[in-house]
Amino acid sequence: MKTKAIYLTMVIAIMSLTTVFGQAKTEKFKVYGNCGMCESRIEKAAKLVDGVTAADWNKETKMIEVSFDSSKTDVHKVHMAIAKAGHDTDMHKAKDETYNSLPGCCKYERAEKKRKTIASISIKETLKQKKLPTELNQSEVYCFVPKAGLEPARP
Ligand SMILES: [Cu+2]
Repeated sequence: MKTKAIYLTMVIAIMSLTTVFGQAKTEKFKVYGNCGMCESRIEKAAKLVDGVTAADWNKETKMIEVSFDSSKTDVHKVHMAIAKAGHDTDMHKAKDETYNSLPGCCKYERAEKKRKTIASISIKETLKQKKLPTELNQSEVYCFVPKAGLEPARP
């Protein structure tokens, strides 16, 4: 009986440790948008990502705060989901056609991003082998380089 109690205590202790240190993560990043409609669209897209527990976008600061379970998802998936809903983030750009289909009031000002070729030939080769695009802008580097199993260098 005593052994059982000790065992149970250990299990609970390990479980709570994982909850505190292992998975829960909160990150902040920039998402472009204008109004309250944008806010609900952005937050909805973020919350639909499996593992996201909370998402709060501020239309004044354009910053989103996302809490998620890092064993289920990573922040990049959240960037992608938001871009897919039509909103550019500081890492990922929405498709032009998705942006164009947003209601007029939601058409935020977009920063022009120049396409640039990533420098390393070996990275380019790896991307090519994985059938990923090889001409990448800054935001796409964070998307496709990890997909090729490589680590993108932070600026
Ligand atoms: Cu809007």
